[in-house]
Amino acid sequence: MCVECGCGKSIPFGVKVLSVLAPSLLRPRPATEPAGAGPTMVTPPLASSQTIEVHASLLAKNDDAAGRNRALFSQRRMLALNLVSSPGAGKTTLLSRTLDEFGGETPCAVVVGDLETDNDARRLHRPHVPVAQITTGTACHLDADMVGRGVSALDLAGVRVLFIENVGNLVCPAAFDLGEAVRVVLLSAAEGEDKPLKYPPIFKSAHLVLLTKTDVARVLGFDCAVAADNIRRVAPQAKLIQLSARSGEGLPEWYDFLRTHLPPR
Ligand SMILES: Nc1nc2c(ncn2[C@@H]2O[C@H](COP(=O)(O)OP(=O)(O)O)[C@@H](O)[C@H]2O)c(=O)[nH]1
Ligand SMILES: [Mg+2]
Repeated sequence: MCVECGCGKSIPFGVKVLSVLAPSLLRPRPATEPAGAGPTMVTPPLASSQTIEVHASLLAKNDDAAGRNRALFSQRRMLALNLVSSPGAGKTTLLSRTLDEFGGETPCAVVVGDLETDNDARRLHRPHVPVAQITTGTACHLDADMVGRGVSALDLAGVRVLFIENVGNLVCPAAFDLGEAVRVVLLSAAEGEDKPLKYPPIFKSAHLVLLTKTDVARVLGFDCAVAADNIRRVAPQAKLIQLSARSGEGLPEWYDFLRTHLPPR
């Protein structure tokens, strides 16, 4: 995973808060540090024993931070969900509608990660929803420390559900526990039915798989039954919901899932 693809290095990231209550900028990027700046040196391939050591220490550090996040979420009786998918599967669109509908009855907050821009934070921001945008520069996943910093910048008073929209990627996010209680993997009708077979780790780590954009499945020649079959083969542990954030199909089931997973007060 990240050591091979180069994203496991220490990479500068930014946190920007879109919230009426929280400070506007937690950690401004230094002027000398251009957006996306990372080490320019090409790392030579590591010997396998070195690779394993780097993996272990990277993930152990992440697990510590994930534990702290989990303790905070539990202390606040908050349900934290980590939404993972390839870019464009519909995470932000689903969250936007969820904040308008489900968010009206249950206070929510969002931490959203992308390499650059605060576009998604702007799409998700509502007067009643604190949102923090993490810009990861070159990293293709959120890690637990980034999420912890994003969360600490938000006013979480009364918040019951924290949505973490991960960086679009079906590979590296699988390895990084963010302290979430529920991992949600989205697969859209635009991606092909075989993706669960090609990218099994992320599906195997899911509690819930959302088959999204069902409204356009027919026109794209996407067979939802075949995709569902592939998901069940790879991830029998996961609940599966087929939905469309556009037509509204399946959204009541998604909201019911959220309601039933709310920790008791
Ligand atoms: N037809 C259809 N398009 C969708 C749906 N959800 C999202 N989209 C479109 O898919 C594109 C990517 O959506 P976005 O929410 O930004 O995906 P993200 O990268 O996973 O956050 C946008 O053009 C959306 O309008 C859906 O349920 N149906
Ligand atoms: Mg998005």
